Amino acid sequence: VEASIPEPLREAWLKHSASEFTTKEEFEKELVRHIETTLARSLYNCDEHAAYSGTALAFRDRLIIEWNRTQQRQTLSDQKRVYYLSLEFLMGRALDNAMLNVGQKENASEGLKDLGFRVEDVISQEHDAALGNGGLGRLAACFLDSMATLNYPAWGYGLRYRYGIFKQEIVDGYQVEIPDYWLDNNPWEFPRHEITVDIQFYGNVRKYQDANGKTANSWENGEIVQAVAYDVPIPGYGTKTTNNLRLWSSKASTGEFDFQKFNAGDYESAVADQQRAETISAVLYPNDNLERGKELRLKQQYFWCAASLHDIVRRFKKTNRAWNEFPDQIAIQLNDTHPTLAIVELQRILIDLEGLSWDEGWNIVTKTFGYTNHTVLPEALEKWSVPLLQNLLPRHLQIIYDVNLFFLQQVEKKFPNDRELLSRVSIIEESHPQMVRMAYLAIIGSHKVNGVAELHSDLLKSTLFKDFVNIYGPDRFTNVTNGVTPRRWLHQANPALSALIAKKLGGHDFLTDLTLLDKLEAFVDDKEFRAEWSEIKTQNKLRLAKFIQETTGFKVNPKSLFDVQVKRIHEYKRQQLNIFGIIHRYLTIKAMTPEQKKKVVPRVSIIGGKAAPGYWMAKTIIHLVNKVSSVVNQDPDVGDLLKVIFIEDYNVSKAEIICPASDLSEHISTAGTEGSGTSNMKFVMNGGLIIGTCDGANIEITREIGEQNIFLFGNLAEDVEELRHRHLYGDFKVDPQLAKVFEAVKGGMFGDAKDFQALCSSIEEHGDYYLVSDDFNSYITTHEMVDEAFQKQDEWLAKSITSVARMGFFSTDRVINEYADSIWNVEPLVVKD
Ligand code: AZC
Repeated sequence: VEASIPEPLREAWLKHSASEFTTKEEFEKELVRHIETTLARSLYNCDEHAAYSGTALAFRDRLIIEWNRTQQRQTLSDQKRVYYLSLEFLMGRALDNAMLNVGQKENASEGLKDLGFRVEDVISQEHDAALGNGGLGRLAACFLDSMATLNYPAWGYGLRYRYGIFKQEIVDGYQVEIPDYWLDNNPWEFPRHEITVDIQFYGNVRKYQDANGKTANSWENGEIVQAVAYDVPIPGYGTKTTNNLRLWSSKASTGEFDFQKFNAGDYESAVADQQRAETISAVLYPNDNLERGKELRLKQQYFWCAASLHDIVRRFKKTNRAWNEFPDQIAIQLNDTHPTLAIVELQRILIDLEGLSWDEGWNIVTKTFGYTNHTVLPEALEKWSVPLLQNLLPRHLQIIYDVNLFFLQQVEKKFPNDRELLSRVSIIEESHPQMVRMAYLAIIGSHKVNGVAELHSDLLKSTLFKDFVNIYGPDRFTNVTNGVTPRRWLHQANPALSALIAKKLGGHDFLTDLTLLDKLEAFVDDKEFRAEWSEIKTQNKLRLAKFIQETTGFKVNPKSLFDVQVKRIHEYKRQQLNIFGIIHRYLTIKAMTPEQKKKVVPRVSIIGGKAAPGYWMAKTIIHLVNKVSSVVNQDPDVGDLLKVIFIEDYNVSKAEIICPASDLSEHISTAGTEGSGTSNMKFVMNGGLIIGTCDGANIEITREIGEQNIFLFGNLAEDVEELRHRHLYGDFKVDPQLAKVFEAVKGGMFGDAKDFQALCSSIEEHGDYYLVSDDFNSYITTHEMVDEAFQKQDEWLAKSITSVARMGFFSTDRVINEYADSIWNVEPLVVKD
């Protein structure tokens, strides 16, 4: 690497080169300096927010020093890098994570105390970075943590949305969406105004003869938008590696400001064009598992893919390697089909701009990319209309047609005269308008395709991608079961439990080798240990109870069984099953004699999650939960035996309070619909038990922790299709207990019955697609078993401890190592001191 400062002058640099604080005093000095200079405050006007900003800046300095060194080291080592392309990174807060990962939380807490602040209060000043919808975005964030912790040379590439996922408010029981403007004073990003890429849209393709007389294509006359890089440092835990997350922001290209308009006195319209360019990265689309085919979304996708690819190619070209070495230097992972255009863009760069032949280019492309699928839900599978692509990305559409042509020729050769097959696997769906099937394009352009849990990956092979398994053979398809990072989801969210485990195992090594948790099993019968374990759960429940009272006004008894379902609201995730079960419980308690009531195990049912703004059924579910909450919580017949709480604006930082406090959590999707689920892992890691269907990663969690430690219920994936068929064409009767629940709802017990009509009729009249009725009895009975088990606290604790001890498999460290070995073929870059 060339240094900008020549050798004889480096001495002064090296002498003054920045260094990291390592003591409380050094931290205090940095903090006060930032408060007094960067923030222009003093001890007379330093509030908690200023204390937060100062602390964050002090840590940011530390991170950037390591970031710089890491980037230099990775460039020098010249080894293969991974690029993780994701439209979503649901990061949450960064400060606590930074403190823990660099091992300076103690010093920072003590230092803040000396200066008059409590570390928890300072940490809670931070606005969540909520650039994601749910599981897919949070998985990407956990991956970044593990890639840095394991010292992989890895970058994330995403979009710098001005508005992350909306803030949810509940008004009269209804969800209201408030824009989340989060970028003011964000200390964690570094604008790189010098790193820009011009991105083209629209225009036309011109054919011409190149120097060798070959026909070539040039994409011309488009509209140009500029991408500007913003870098976010990602510190590993207990390592010197600090990786990079590069987020692109859109802006009008500087050459683009329309001087004609300006000179003609149309300044306002020239500015409007400017603003139009900025809208590309303005807002995260708030749908989880749903695609709407909006043009602006396609623009976002291309803008981000093109900028990232340009960046990656530029870095590669600096090494002066031959093009065929590209896949030895670079692995690109596609987080779902959202970045599929990157495949087409790389092929365009190679053949149109770099002059490679089609085959040379395509060979490089397919060796470079891997594609992860996260769902089998048909409404989530991306398709873009041909006319839309034709207009926005004319050259890319041509390339897609060519990819399809060569692919179909290959299929025809292998399976001659199977026209049905050709039309089934064609990238182009022959509908009106024609549509481009992005998942098929992603499969054809990648060397590996993976699902996110065993059942899900099997379903991909046997249903959605079956034809492709026949065409390519089974080796292109694989499984990598999801995980979560134990740093955030155990150590940071549950410091007391992490400390207790560390005390028993003789240190915190389990945080970087989670399989070490198995040593805990030796202490399952240790009375004192159990008492400490139980006390930590109690304290965590008290913390949540306090939070609930502060935010909802409802008082809950922390001795009750805390039953939690927090995730995006979706019919397939079946929060409706949960709330119907709660109503059933309510009716049962109301019909009891005082004697019978004495035997009831008190419950707090906690539900939280956002509905996509246009998803009316999901919003109806939220409405019902809130209505049930206001009726049940005020009913003197019930008292503490049942409380129903809706947590407003569920997000990552709230999850960190909720997960450690659950006794039971619900993962109750219709079998075969949930790709993996990841909160199931977080809850079990924190000593909660789960009630769940045989779906997603619940199945592997069961295999690891043992059937006796989980409450499984409901129909199996293999039976779903037949049941659905029977609902529509056989005689279908609603489960009698569920029918009673419907009677109560329709009788107006929870307000205007009309408001909830659609929820009942989707089950009674419209085929009960999600099998709520079929699973209802099993669900209720299983909840009764939960109550019984909870009364035997000793056995419950044994289940809790045993489960945690067996959760080693679900660390994203294991996940990332699997991707590295079986898909990316990259090695860690370990740093010697
Ligand atoms: C989610 C899946 O629904 C969830 O089951 C999985 O745990 C998570 O991805 C991480 O793999 N999928 C999405 O959020 N979105 C899409 C389009 O699949």
